[in-house]
Amino acid sequence: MHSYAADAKRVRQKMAEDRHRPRYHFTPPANWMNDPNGIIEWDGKYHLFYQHNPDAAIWDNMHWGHAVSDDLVHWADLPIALSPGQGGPDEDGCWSGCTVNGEGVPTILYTGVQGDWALPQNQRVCLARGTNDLIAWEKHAGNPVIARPPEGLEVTGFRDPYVWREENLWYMIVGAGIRNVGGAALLYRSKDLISWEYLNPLCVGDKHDTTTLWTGSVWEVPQLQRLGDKHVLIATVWENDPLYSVYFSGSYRNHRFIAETVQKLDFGDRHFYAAHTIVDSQRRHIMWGFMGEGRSSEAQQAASWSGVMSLPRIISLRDDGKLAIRPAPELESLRGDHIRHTDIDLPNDSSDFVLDQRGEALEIAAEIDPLGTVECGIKVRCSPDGQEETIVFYDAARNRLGVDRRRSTLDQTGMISTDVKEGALELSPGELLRLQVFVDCSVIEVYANDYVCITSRVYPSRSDSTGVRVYTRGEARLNSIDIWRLSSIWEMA
Ligand code: DQQ
Repeated sequence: MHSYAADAKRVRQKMAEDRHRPRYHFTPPANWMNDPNGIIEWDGKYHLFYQHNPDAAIWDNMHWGHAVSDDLVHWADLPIALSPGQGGPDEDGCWSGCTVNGEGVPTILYTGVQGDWALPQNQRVCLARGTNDLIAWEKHAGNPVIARPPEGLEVTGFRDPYVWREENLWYMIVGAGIRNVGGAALLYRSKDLISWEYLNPLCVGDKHDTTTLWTGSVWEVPQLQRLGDKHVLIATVWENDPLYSVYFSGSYRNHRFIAETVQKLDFGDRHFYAAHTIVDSQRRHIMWGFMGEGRSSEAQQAASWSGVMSLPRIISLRDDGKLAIRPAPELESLRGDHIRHTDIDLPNDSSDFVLDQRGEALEIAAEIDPLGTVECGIKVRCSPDGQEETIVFYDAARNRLGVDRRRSTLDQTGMISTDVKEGALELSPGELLRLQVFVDCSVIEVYANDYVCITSRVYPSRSDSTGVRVYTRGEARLNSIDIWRLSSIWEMA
C-alpha cells in the first residue's frame, strides 16, 4: 500500500471510535475539509479532490486533498494533490477549482491566493498538470493564467474557475461579486487553457432584489450545466459568511445566461455548500456538496477532524424547472440488515410508531399517505425515553418539509446548532410523501419525493440515541417503511 494511504488508514483507525464521525460518508483522514474540488472520472475511476488543511481541524492554509473510487461509494486516500507554493501566486492557499481533460492531460484550474485573501486582486486563476494516474501535479511555470479581475469591473470576489469545452474552445466562469450590484459569474474563453480572453459576465445577480430568493453579494464556485434543453447555473451565495447553494434554471444564448427561476439546492443551507457537479461516462450529472459541522470550532479541533462530503446525488431537470435530486443507486451496495413494515394505520393520537431497527448508520425509505394529517414524519437518533430526537417533518398545513434539531442533543453548552430548517414541499392532491433518510452518526441527509433535500448535522449526547420512530398529528397511513443498516466504507482491519 502506498505510504500515504497506510498513514491515512492508521489515522482513520485511531478515530474509528468517535461516535460523531460518519462511517459511509467521505471524510478527510484527519483535520479540515471543505469544498469538493475538480471531481473527474478518469480511466474508469472517480477522483475526488477537496479543500483540505492537513495540519489542523480549522479552515486555513488550503491544499487539495485527493481520494479515488471505483464505485462512487468506497474511497481510497491518495497523496495531497496541490499544496501552497512558497513565493508563488498560491502561497497562501490553493482554493477551489475544477479538473478537465486538456488534450489527454489531466489539468486542474484552481484559485491561487497570495496575501490577504479578502482582497479580490489576491485571488488568481492558476493551472497544474497531472500524471495519468492523477497523483503527481506540476504547476504551470507561467502561473497565474489569469492575473487580475477584468479591467473596469469593481469586484468583491474573484475565485473558483469552472471550465468546459464548447465549439473547439475552452470556456471558463469565475465566481465573483460586482460592488453594489450582486453576485456574478464572469465568462472567459481560451484556445489552450493558458491564455484567456475576458468576454462578459455570464450572469449577474441583483443583491437589492428581495422578491425572490436572495442571491447576495458574491457567488462562489459557479458551475454551468446543460440539462435537457435548458441550462442550470449552480452557485453558492456568500455574504461575509457562507449562506447557501442555489441553482438558477434558464437559457444560455450568445454567451449569456438568462435565469428564469432560482431555488435553494438544499434547505439545510450551509450544511450543503459549494455544490460540485460532474457528468460521468454514463452521462449522469452527479453532485456533491460540503457538509460543514454544526458544533464549535473547539469541539472540531478536539475531535481532530472537520467536514463531511455529501453522498453523490444524481440531478436532472423536471418539467417545472426544478431539479430532480436522487441519491446515486450505487449506494444500495452498502445495505445490510433490513426490516420492512407495510400497511400501518397511524392513529390520531400522540403515540409514536417505534421501529424495531436501531443504529447510527441507517438508510430509511418510507412512503406515507398523509390522509388528514396536520403533520407527520420520521424521528431519528431517538433515545429510548424520547429525550433526544431529531425530527424530519412534513407540515401538511404549510406545505413544508423540515428538520427540527431543537431536541437533537441534551448538551447544554449552547455550542451545538439546534434549530429548525425547512423549505417548500407541495404535494399534489393524492400524492404520497416519499422520504429517504440517511443517518450516519452526525449526518442526516433527507431526500423527499425526488426533488427536495435537507442536509443537517446533529450531535446526540447519548450513545443510546439510535432509535427510529414514525409519528403523525392527525390520521395518516404508513404504506411502507424499509430500514437498512449501512456498512462502513472504510476497511479498518
Ligand atoms: N471555499 C474556497 C473558495 C470558495 C469557498 C476556499 C467556497 O475557493 O469560494 O476554501 O466554500
